[in-house]
Amino acid sequence: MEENIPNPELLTAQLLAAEEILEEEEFHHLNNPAEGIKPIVKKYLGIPNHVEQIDNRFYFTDGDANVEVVVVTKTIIRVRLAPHSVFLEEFSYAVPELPQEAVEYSLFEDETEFRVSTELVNCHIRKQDFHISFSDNTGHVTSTDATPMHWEENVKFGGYYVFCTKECHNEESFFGLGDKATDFNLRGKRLKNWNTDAYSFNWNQDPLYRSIPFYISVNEGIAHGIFFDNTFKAHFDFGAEDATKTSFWADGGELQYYYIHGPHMMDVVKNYHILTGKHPMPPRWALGYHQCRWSYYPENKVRVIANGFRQNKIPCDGIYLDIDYMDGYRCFTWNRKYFPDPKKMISDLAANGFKTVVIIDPGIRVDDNYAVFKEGKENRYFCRRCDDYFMEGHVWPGRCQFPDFTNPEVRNWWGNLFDELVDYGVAGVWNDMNEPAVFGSGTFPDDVRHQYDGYRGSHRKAHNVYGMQMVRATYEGLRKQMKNKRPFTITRAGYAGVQRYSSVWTGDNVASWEHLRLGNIQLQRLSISGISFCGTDIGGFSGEPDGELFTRWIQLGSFSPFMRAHSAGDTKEREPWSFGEPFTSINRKFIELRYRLIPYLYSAFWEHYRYGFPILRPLVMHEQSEMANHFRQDEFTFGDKILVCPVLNPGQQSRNVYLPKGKWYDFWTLEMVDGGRELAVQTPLDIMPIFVKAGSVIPEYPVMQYTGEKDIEEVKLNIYYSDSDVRSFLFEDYGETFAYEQDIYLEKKFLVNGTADSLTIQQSMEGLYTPRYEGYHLKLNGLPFKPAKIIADGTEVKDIVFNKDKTYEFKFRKNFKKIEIFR
Ligand code: MIG
Repeated sequence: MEENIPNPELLTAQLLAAEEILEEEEFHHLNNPAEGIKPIVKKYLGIPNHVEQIDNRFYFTDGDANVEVVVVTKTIIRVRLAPHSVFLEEFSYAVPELPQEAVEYSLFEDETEFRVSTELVNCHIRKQDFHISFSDNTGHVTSTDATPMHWEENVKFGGYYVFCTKECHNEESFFGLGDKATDFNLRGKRLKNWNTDAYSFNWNQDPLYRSIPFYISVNEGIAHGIFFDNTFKAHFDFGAEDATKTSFWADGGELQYYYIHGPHMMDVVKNYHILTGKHPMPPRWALGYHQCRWSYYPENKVRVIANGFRQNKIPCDGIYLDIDYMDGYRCFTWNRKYFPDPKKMISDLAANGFKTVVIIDPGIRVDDNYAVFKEGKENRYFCRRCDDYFMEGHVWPGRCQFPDFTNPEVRNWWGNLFDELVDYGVAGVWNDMNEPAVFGSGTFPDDVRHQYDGYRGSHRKAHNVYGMQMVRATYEGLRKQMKNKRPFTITRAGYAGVQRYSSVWTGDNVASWEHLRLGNIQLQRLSISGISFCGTDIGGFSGEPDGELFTRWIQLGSFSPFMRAHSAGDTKEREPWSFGEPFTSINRKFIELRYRLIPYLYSAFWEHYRYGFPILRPLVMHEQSEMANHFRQDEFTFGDKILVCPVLNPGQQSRNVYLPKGKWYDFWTLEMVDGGRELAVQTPLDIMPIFVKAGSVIPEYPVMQYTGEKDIEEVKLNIYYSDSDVRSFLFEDYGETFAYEQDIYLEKKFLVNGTADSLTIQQSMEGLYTPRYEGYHLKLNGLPFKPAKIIADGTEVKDIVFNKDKTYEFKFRKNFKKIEIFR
């Protein structure tokens, strides 16, 4: 008998071995069909011999297969393949609807090709071999098929493995793909999208928690993007197997991709946002510092930590409850021994300026005495296997079943389950384990069925969107129940478009310098892949950082759109004061800096929401024609005015920083430096290199212990002299409702420009919101002369403070139109 019981570890080993064999096969799918391994029915497109047009959709056929080319916008063209001419119904979680934009397009045909054109791009279909290529309106070709699109029949599940292979050029670089634990430039890499719980992941480990099948190519200084909207396990090869070819393929679904024209990377990212949406404005408090740990309990511990922040005068807005707040890890319950009166605790925390964020997992404990399970079971809300048996797996609560979040009815139910938490005053929800993660097996078996909003599929199709649909359910439920307040959500797993519902953190990283370097890259990459509201576990989730590593991480974290420290339960205390001096003071200095810059970050968020700009921008995005920038991955800008270069090595006393062309100011010394070169910067522990673009207006709030602690009496405007025109933004509103959707906001634009003996600052405004403060406190930095006269809206400003460091300060009313400073 004994021998018949499989040893679970052995089983896992066998499964892994089987998986590896599969990988081997996958490896050959691309260009060398693995003859002898399995019979493959592999078919390439033939010769396009017919075209049909229905409005902005063009259909090309070789007599069997059909290729659809859709003109989406002036610069976005979608390509879709139906192996035997029948297209699936159009449905996508990433692109809820195609942008409605009036575009002009035309079809052209000659002996060699068909061509679909807008005023800016052309899609060429070559008659000889069905190769598809794209060019701009000067005839410059940006993307060309290296082989015709092809497919292989999937005997087991039906459908096809689908493949697209394009030419890869010598100096072509690749960026994006959401979250990959590797160098910023993806050239030479082969990567896979399949959401995976990747505890303590390593450099180059792939895949991680999220799947964003979108990449940006930069070749000869011109950028284009490919968004392969396919939720199945997908693969990307950027010149890895064959340096002359770039391929992407998936284990099912349709071969469907969007070609997104540049020419600038910024155009590509903005257009990707037009397809997949943006982060809605977050509640302003969510831009503050957040403190997390697995787990703070019992209640008294939570209070001690919260008080610790106030005693140490370290600002903090959010405190998190990890899984131990629940009763036996049952979602939507409380462990009353640890938390006898959660409502009271949450309201006391709120009175002390803390928002409470709680974790939620998808696994629902199988337990007939547990209301959530009973309801889910009675309504058939849980996932089922192919033969209708329950999908069960072990996670924290023990044996669990899992809601099918791809069913709108289930999402609605799930959203309503938050009513009690909302009533208790919970301000945010942290969605974990939604890859989905299952102990032992890793995730659900392939045959699990999903409703998929009526476009049913197996787990092969739904796996990568499961987490996104979970956090969508959470977000939509909270939004409904919090009335008109902005919910705050955070998720581990996601698919393209997840930004519409949530912020994202990079999962279980490690307290190591390597992970600090990796985290810096991950956030930049997420940011250009649609997910601007992102952060790492500051300090590293597993393992122990020393004071230096933690402080360097806080410095980077101060410039992460989402700033949260988090640590595993088996680590030492990990609050910003846990390492003693000098660390505590330096941590405070940077967290305070974060709070001073909240109006700047909030404005950058608005630019993201309204215009589709990413919040973190890698260097290559500033100067994509500079080949060296394709490989510089440390520096980035936070918004478009502040350049940050984190210190990523222990004991580092100085480091080189590259600044894009133009003039910059050292944030700490106010020294003006010329960009377009690298410079050596001193980096003692209390300094991280920060530079401000000349001409910027950087708004600043007074330091508070939490956002909204005090009324703001005046806003400081730090003005950095420039001799060319530079525009800056300041966005303001109530910070917690959706009133901005009804134009209740104020968007201010500043235009700064200087000459050898004058500086002009103009302000224009849009929107219906009126902030409560009356005035600005203006500080002039880098003025090449001593001001003799300041004229503000026609009147002379009398009280000017002349500082020793040649900065000048004065006050004026907030609604000024024009201020002129003369030598
Ligand atoms: O299996 O809830 O990534 O942030 O603290 C571990 C406990 C489950 C994984 C998350 C981590 C969280 C932890 N969770």
